[in-house]
Amino acid sequence: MPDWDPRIAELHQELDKHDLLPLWTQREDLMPTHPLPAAVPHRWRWADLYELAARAGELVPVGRGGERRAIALANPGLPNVPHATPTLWAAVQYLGFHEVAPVHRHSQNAFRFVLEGDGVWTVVDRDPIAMRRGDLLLTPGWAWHGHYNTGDAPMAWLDGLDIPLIGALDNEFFQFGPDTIGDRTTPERSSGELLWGHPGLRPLSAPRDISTSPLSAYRWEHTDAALTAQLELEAAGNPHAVTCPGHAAVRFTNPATGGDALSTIRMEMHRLRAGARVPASRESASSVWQVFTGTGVFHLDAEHVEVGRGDLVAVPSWTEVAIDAMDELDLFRFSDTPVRERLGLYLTDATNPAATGGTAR
Ligand code: GTQ
Ligand code: FE2
Repeated sequence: MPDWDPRIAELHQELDKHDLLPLWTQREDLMPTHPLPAAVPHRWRWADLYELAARAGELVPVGRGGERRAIALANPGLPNVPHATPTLWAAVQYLGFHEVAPVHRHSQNAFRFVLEGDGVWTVVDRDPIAMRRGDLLLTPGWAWHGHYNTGDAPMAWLDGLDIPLIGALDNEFFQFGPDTIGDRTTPERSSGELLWGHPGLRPLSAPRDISTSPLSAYRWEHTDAALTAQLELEAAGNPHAVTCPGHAAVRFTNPATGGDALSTIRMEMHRLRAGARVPASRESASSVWQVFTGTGVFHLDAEHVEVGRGDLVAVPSWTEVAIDAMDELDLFRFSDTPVRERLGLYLTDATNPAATGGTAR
């Protein structure tokens, strides 16, 4: 653009006075050739998170108002906001022996993933759900929920929510529930599991359209068995049982639809044999990983990040990711992929090589 004409500078000033901005001065910021996230790839150590959460457990009461003793991962590329990525919230929540997190509901979708421990029940729409090691528990948007610890020890777990996405859309709604959580029963299985937790079987009593998952608990025994079977089938000579050599993976789905268990958050469990590698790829989704067991290395663009049990890694959009398993490595992952798929926005470098940038054919 010719900037030698002083009238152009005057025009720009005039535009500014009228709360207007021209495209031609910021085209590359507004429409870059590929995503340029402000968020950065980052790792948080579980030992640090747990120690700080336990300290909060001693100092900060949990109750009505503050609602939850949760500490959010704050991406260093997104200063002063509790966002792991521009769409995802990830936090460690800590509930002491006999503590209760009060009942509320909100438009944000949530899950809990349990790295270790037990003794906490989360009550989702009055259905008490046990939280144990390796389990994934859902709290779909607008479901009432509270948590209580009946065990004899504190418990910490990972919360994932779409708080930043819902915030960007100005779509937050929140309500306090009753001040008492009701009877604190501790059933082995929630009613959602009793109705829906049988492989391939759909209860005929259930309504036809169920957009949020009627199953609120995905138990570790099932996830583990599915991953074990994939690797056993691969070892028996079926390379199609796994996503790539030595890499078993499952997605958590809504049993009523087969779609993602939450409408805005995809959740998966991955298992890599010792020495296996997830080859490098990019995608437009952003994601957060947590190591469940084992050790490995995340290659994030040019960075090499070692990870061990409980460590969390944020992966912004279009970051190149490869993973090496040092020993057998189990990884939980969540991402904003369902949002992008529904809007026709999801891209990977495999499905669209042109999306790596450059000029048209
Ligand atoms: O447990 O209900 O990490 O409402 C953030 C917001 C957890 C919860 C979080 C929440 C919750
Ligand atoms: Fe909540």
